[in-house]
Amino acid sequence: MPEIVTKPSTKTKPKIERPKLYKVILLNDDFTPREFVVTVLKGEFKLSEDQARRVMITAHQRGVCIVAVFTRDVAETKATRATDAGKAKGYPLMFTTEPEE
Ligand code: TYC
Repeated sequence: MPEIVTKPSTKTKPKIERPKLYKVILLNDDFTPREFVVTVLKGEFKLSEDQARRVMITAHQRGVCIVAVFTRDVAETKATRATDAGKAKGYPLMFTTEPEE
């Protein structure tokens, strides 16, 4: 009877790393009109009217509000585009990014 020799498996399980996520944060200021903030949130972050108003009001009252989380590239691109939309109108509207814990 031939003996069947099985090798111990040396296959390594591929480890799938989750990409780190980054928060986009909206900062309050005293000059940007509320309606403009809502327009930018809807346009750049695809928030609904209701979501955009809540985010704007939270930033207005508390100083900051997390808008959404994305991979690093997407978060930085959106934050830059949204900040530039304010700049183009002469407003100091500001979005920053921060890695999630
Ligand atoms: N504080 C601004 C005002 O009273 C409105 C505003 C809200 C601006 C949120 C920025 O992130 C912001 N006109």
